[in-house]
Amino acid sequence: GLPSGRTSYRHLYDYEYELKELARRDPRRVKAFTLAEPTVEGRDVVAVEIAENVGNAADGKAVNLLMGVHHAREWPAGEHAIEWAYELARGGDQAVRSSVRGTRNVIVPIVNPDGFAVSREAEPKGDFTRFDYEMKRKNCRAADSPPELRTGICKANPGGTARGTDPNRNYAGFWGGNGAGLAWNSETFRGPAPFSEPETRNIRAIVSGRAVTNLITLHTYGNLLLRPPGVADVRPPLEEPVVKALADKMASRNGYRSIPSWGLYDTTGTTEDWSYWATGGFGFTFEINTAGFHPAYENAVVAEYLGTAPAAGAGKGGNRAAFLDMLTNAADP
Ligand code: 0X9
Ligand code: ZN
Repeated sequence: GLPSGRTSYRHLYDYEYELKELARRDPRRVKAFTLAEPTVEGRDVVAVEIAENVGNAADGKAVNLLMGVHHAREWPAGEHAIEWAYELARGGDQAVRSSVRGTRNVIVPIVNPDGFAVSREAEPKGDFTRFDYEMKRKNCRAADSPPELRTGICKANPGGTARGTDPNRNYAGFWGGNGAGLAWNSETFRGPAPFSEPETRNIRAIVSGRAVTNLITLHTYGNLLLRPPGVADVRPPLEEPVVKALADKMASRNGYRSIPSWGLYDTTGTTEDWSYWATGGFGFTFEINTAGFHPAYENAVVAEYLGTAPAAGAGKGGNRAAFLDMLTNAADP
């Protein structure tokens, strides 16, 4: 089973409780912390950092960042991230232990807790079907929506799913270009300005403040392993061969198709397009599973994390092995 033993999708309170519990059990190696800014609805964004001696911030070791749930409905993304936190915290096998020794690891399972709460706690309510809420994608920022939709919490609000900014179009990388919506109710609304949202500013603060070496941002779905750039009309990274080699190596573990992001469709304002061109750190998007945004846990989470499903790196290790490749690369580039 999974490192945590979990068998069903977590709720937001599970994530908060478990991250803090991991830190409480092993404070020398695991620190739980709250990101710089609360969300629009006032929620904390909770993260953990895991290192051999987590209190020694100035050890100069490479920093890896693993993120989940920029998009509210993409529940497996949070699950894979927190399971990796369990694995690093426990230091299970020899390969994991030696990689943790060479690196520092920041894990943010739920980047967008407001949206996730709407999706995860969806119930039939009023005129709105369960589907409306459950399939929410964006955050809960209401500023640009019509005045009658601006008050009240996201979930209780008519248009609760429509309003919001897409956190994966709000970073500064190529913001303003193709592949992002300009209207408040577009599913890919880029927001009024780059980094207009607390969710993206929180990630910027980590990436810029910590010299992140490698990052993975988890999404669903498609079994894809995407690397920059997200838009066809810009030049690939100068280090494209090195970036591609790491992407292909990770894809050899989880069985995903390794392609440049623009090969899926044009996007601008995405996480790793900003981080790569702003900092030089490598960044990748994993699109987990092929069956939907949050299909059966047993397949999309358990099998795909452990690599026991044919389409998910069976015999090659699954996502846990792909994440380990990122650490190994950072520890010994
Ligand atoms: O559109 C997105 O944001 C991602 N797909 S999803 O179905 N999870 O919404 C794909 C983004 C791919 N592009 C980059 N990462 N640049
Ligand atoms: Zn997504």
